[in-house]
Amino acid sequence: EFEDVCEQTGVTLSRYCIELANRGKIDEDLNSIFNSIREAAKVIAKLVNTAPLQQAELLGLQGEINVQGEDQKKLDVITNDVFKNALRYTGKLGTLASEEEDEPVDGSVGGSEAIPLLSDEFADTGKYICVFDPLDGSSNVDAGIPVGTIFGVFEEPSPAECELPADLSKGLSEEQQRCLAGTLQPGKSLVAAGYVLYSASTELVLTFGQGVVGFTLDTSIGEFVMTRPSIQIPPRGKIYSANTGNIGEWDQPMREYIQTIRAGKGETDTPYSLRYIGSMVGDIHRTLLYGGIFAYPADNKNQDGKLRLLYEGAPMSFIMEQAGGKAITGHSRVLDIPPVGVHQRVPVILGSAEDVEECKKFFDESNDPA
Ligand code: P6P
Repeated sequence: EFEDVCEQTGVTLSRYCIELANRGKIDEDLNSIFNSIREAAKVIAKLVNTAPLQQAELLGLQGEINVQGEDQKKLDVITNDVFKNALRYTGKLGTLASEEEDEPVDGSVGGSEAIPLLSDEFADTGKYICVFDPLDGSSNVDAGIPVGTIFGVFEEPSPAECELPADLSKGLSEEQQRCLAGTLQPGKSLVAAGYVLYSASTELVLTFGQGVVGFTLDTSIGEFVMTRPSIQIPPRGKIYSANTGNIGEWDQPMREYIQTIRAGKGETDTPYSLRYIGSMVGDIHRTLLYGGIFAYPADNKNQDGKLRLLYEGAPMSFIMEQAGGKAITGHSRVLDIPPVGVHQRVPVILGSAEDVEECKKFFDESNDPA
């Protein structure tokens, strides 16, 4: 049985995807896309793990600015090319959107809201759309702090669903409108999502909407092998993970919630500990396994927080909910938010269901608009 296959730790990611495809749980195109993600992840792991040895080539600044307005690291650019090309050559993707691509792939429209299109030469079926952040937390990479890749996969919407509001379709060709409509889907439409954590080990965690599975890269055979057949986040934790350096700027409900739980005055009467490495994939992976809450909330400088909805907030929220957790912006469910921009930001509060529910009570009791 499929479950037996899954219980066998040591099942490779390749085998797992084949078993899913043989049972019709995913189609061959998605199997092919995950083959390319698997290979790209191995290449990026090698680049990240050996970067300090290749000092001049791989570390330091590229001399460009990305859509975050941050100095682009050489590794940002290299890993973006690795991930983008791995996906393009499958021929199964009609559109790609990446944090590192604020200039569109085929020069369609300029500016930070550009639609990074996949040129048709590769998209023979174009059935799927992939959104990704190739190296999230890359400002940490020179210091050897864990970094990660985050990705989500949507299905191409039907032509009827490709109606964009006039302000978004202005000046765009039919093709560009189709690609933008396919990219600007709410997280609840994701068909798959995952992340790769490059740390003491290289972990690949994914969901196809039927639970969350974890694999670890076995470098001796160059394969991701299943180490966590079914990840479920504990319903309650005792760790909060947020940049409390900004607590003075946060919305009042968020500030009150954190002050309550760290003083041991929350529902569990236990003082929570702070764990924060400033690298989303590492902070989320620990939260997923140990429980507790991760937050990058809105603050009075950034009403939509810092993290990007499409390729950070939504994929991580999909994984969290599939693992039995919750993910909100404060008042709303992250997965319900319809994006209006490829690089739109979103406040993110996610983790153990009981912890997120406790936090949400602070927002519900306030008339805070966030
Ligand atoms: P801050 C890294 O730059 C990142 O995008 C996420 O990986 C991380 O969660 C967040 O920003 C950290 O931001 O403001 O706490 O340094």
